[in-house]
Amino acid sequence: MDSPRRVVIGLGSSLGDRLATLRAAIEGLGAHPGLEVLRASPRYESPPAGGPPQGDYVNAAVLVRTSLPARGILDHTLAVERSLGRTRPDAVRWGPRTIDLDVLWIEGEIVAEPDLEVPHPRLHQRVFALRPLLDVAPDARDPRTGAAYASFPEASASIRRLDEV
Ligand code: PH2
Ligand code: MG
Ligand code: MG
Repeated sequence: MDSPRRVVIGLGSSLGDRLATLRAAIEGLGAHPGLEVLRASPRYESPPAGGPPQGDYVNAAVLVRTSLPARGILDHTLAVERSLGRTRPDAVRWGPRTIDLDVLWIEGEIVAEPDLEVPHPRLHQRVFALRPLLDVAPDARDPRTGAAYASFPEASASIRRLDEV
């Protein structure tokens, strides 16, 4: 076990009832006894970045506190994806998906493995990942450089925030 630290998990959905799926995913994440969901961001809607033509995504992020090692966090996110009908490997890279859970950031930690890179390699380039991360962890910094994510240009890019239901 590692010591308890903050972790941000990104959520995305471009298929089916996107908001209901995001809600179910947040519930699934919190169902792990070793992981506490502290906050959830608003939901944001944006066109797909890359991949084949598909519907718009709804994205959000949750802040969790956990002592699980990075690998244990990843395993739980994959289990929640499977429970919501996600199959892997995907037929098409970045194709439409009911649910995508990405470990975006682990406070003070760098993971560089073939199937797990933290911080997420594209976090700082994608407003749909960066904005919800900053909603739940406004002080988050890139553990490699110490740079505040709030200072990245993409953090100020425009994105449509969905109204709270
Ligand atoms: N995820 C991708 C590819 N493109 N575009 C948006 N708007 N939101 C996403 O979550 C997203 C994407 C691959 O994971
Ligand atoms: Mg993913
Ligand atoms: Mg993703």
